[in-house]
Amino acid sequence: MAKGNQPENEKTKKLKPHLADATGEQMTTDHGVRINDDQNSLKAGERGATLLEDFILREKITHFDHERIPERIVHARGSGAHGVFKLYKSLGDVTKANFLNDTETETPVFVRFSTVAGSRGSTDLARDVRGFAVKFYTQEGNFDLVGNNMPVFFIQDAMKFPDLVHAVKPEPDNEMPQAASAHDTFWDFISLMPESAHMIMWAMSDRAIPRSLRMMEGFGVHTFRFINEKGEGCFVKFHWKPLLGVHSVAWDEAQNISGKDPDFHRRDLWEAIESGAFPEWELGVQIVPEADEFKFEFDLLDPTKLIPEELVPVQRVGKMTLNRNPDNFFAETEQVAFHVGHIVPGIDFSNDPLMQGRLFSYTDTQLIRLGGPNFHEIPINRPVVPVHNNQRDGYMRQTINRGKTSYGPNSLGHNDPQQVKAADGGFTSYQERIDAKKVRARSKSFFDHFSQANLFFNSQSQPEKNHITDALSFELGKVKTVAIRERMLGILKLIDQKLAGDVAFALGLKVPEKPERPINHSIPADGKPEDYDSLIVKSSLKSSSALSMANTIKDTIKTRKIAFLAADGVNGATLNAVKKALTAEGAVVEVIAPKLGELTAADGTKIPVDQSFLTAASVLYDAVYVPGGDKSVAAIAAEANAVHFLNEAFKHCKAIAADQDAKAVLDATYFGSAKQPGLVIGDAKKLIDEFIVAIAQHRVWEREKPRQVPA
Ligand code: HDE
Repeated sequence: MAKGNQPENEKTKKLKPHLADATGEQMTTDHGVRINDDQNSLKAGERGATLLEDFILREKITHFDHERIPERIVHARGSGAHGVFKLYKSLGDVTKANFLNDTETETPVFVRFSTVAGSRGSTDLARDVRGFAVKFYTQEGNFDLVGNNMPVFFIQDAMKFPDLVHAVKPEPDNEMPQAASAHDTFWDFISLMPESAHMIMWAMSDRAIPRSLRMMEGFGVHTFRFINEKGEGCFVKFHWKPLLGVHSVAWDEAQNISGKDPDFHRRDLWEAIESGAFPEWELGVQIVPEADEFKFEFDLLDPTKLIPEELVPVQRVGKMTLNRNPDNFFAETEQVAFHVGHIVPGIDFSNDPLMQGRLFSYTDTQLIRLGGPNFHEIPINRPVVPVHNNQRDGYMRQTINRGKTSYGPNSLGHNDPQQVKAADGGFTSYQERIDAKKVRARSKSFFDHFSQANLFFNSQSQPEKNHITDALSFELGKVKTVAIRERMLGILKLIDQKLAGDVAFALGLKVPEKPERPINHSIPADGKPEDYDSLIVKSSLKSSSALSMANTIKDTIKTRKIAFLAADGVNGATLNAVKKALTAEGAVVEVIAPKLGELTAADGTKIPVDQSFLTAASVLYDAVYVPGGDKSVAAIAAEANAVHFLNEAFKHCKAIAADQDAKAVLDATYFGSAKQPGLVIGDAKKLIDEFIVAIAQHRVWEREKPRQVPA
């Protein structure tokens, strides 16, 4: 099906034979019989009972009854898109993976973004980690980079994953709360798991409430391995860096969006791609030679640690562009099956114990979720290269394998399919030397839980620190058990004394003198006292600039949504001039008026209205502009919804602009028309440049406090 400006790639072309389009077609049963009446069931007389022989009714109802499959146990809520990956420079010296060597090839990708805790129908704006899963359809098979928008994780060992998920999911007795970590069981678990300290800092930061899926980073989290043609290995961490920068919303805004538009992120991604504003990320790699494995103050295998970019710079090696929306949500976004274990020659695993557990879980979960061992045959999951092996049969098998042999070695079928020599692209595992006792234990090198939590907190700007303090105060404020709040204060004290003090103040509690010694599963029961040094911050790096969103890209307003508040009598010339200037920079402008239809400008021209005050809300926009025109200004100043719109936009630290003669509207708000950061007042020409700079800043966080806000 033609999709305007959304290009096809090798994978989307391969999906084509599976597409169905009923336009102009006749209705049939699943078995191709043309249907004459789809309105009435077959009955014994017009008022009689329905007959069991009505195969058309039975088929329709039966199919309907079986429409649902289990949602993902985690990451149930997701949004997907097709795209391509193109390499800037060859990584041939470190990996033989073809798609990371060849700068000419465009590798098709399918990406699925997700929240973690909520159900499939839950809000996009939950405070949560975001999944960032990329399936590369390479010429050597599928490579899945199943990452998150945060570079570390809550736990160090897969053994604890079911516990973590049970703790964060709605509580089992009453199934509350949905898509939220602000409840007793989550914080009970976290307060007893000091290894989660670093991840908690990320989850309580604004990274957990992105402005857009297009404006978040992605991370492979675990340390992976690269292997080159010579068989030499090195360690690698994967990053995705969004070209629009990393931006978030305010927590109050997130909560409002959850009501006004729970599909906010999904809609934003869909609309950006539909409009041709294709989201882009650069793929980054941090390469660590094997010789440097033990050079760091932390263990590379510990998934609660990141490698600060100051220690190992991120090389940007290629770009991913998402340029095509799926045709069918269920067939593509719901049925796509990612797996950390889907790797290609040149990439291999590390011994990270969290990653090792994932290698089991992802196939296992698809078996129940997608219903059997043939989920790789679902169109979205098929590689773009041929598949031949001796796997056979099972539920819903699509492939019709020919020939007598489904075993090897065989002589009846020329011993096909043939194994492939490593030199010809056959996968071989990295030959790591192992000489160890079989033990159920955790390495001491994993025991430092607070250094990077402290590093992260130290690296934040003051507004970001305030947001973390507020988020913890909110979340722990929702916890009912005081002992859990106190235990968490003990943990926070080990991260940062002031943070603990500020949260304690909000909770009306005192920071415990001596933190309760956490039940630390990474410290053996017979651990010696010196093991508890692990509770002390000892990172030699004090701050890392890449960890703060304050240091992100702030020179573009591309795809930002700007609300124009106007009514009849608006100054059409200035409205159009500002609109033209903003859209030329890639922003999206919507005119919001007391009612839908058209406005009549002061000069009699007609201006189409995009939203009314009933259908729009300030939380769905990045900035607001109030054009002049006496009649319009008077109407907007008298419109309570418009004044609320501005008050709320101000409260959420958004750029606000008004024509000189629209001051009366600002004077109707609680913040007025006096000079303020991020408030631009002037004639249209002067206003435009200043407004663009203010929008690009994303938010004027310094305006955030004090918060006496009637919005
Ligand atoms: Fe997952 N995770 N995970 N996870 N994960 C799943 O697989 C699991 C972890 C991540 O859009 C499940 O197909 C275990 C880390 C993403 O379809 C399941 C452990 C990271 C997605 C599963 C982890 C992730 C999943 C549920 C600890 C970041 C969504 C449905 C050992 C690096 C993929 C499914 C999509 C989904 C298991 C930890 C990312 C159950 C056991 C760490 C982005 O297999």
